[in-house]
Amino acid sequence: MEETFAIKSDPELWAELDMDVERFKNIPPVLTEAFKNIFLSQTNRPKTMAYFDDMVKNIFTGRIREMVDAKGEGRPVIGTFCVYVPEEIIHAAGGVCVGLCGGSQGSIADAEKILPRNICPMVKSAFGFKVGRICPFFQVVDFVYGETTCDAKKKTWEILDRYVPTHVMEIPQMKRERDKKLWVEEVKDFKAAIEKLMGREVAEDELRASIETMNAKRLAMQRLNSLRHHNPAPISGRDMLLIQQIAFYDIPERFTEKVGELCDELEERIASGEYSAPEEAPRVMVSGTPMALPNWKLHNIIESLGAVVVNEESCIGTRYYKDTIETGGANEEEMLEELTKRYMKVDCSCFTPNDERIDQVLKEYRESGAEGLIDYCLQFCHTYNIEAVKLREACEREGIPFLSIESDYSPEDVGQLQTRVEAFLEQIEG
Ligand code: BJ8
Repeated sequence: MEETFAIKSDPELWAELDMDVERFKNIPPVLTEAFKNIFLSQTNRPKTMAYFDDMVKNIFTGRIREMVDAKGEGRPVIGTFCVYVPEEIIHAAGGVCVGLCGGSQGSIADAEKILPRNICPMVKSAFGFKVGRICPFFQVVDFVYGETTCDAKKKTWEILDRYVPTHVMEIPQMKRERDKKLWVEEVKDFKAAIEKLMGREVAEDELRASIETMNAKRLAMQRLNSLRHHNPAPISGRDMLLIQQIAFYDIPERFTEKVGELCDELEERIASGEYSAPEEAPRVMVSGTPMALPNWKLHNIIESLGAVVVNEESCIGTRYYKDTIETGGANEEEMLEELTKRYMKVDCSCFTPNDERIDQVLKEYRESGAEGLIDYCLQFCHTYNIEAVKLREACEREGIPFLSIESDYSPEDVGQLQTRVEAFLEQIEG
């Protein structure tokens, strides 16, 4: 384990951002310990993971400084909570897109002073970060763009707007022609909001180049994900989850390059028979709700029990990169049409009907060589929770071992989850 690893602090920068510095300065040491235990204790990690470890080291300092600098140059910095918000447009404007979904128990109490307790922990965690002024990413953004995917989110945005300017994008809940038309209009409004902030229009060439940049990022992730499907696994599920989380706050071009280097290394590892998991390790696929940083709970439980996670069907997973945008659009109108088509393929459970997601899960299950599926649902997420019924039925039909888990960010259910996952792994191993 790397003894010297420490997540960096910069109280001056945090004060500049009007954070609660006294409170926040305790976070890096706590996160450092968790990171060492969960990630750096693994053996035989790919060497090029060093870049991603560095991204964690600099999560509250170097990367924040880059965002502050971008803002100083007049480039928009926009926070988002959902993969439906088209980051191609932010990037085309020279801006920075940062995912603000919360994955930490540490900010939940702040949220519960205002919001009801019985709502999704992801929403509470994000909201708590803002009201407690304990997230530098939240402090640096010009505004945030929320969406109407679920009730908890859309009603929280009304209150979040008191603390940070919050725009809301209407996400249709069906995928008929009339819904697609609405969605194109929403994308245009989103573009107009970014342009208003910048005081200029996004040029066609900028949009075209940005689409190509984001396509390259998604293709790099597709390559990485198919390499990790190799049996034995050349990279752990924990490391894969981390990379997919970093995808939401790194600079796209730099991230793509580093993912490419990791892919090259994984190809070499496979060729030379070097792996992160033994051949006999049970292979588990995880589906369901996203695991935002630093939610590493389930992966840590699964892999600490000797199994390996081989795929995440999630927005912090394949749902983020499985589709790219057709690049043939001749003008802005056509490019936005193609962009919209790609985004309409995101199969979030907020849509009805959403059978394409069930098919997608089965497809990824087969491609990943998994031997069992764990469907992960954040507490009080009704759409994913109910969709698990159909997923269970599909798994029963296909003879796929299936376990459904509902959890939050607290450590209280870790023992119970360990017991359930252990029994599930025994079932897989027969
Ligand atoms: S496209 S999964 S990022 S909405 S888990 S907050 S849905 S109650 S996160 Fe999501 Fe977009 Fe869908 Fe993906 Fe609500 Fe459910 Fe919480 Fe959720």
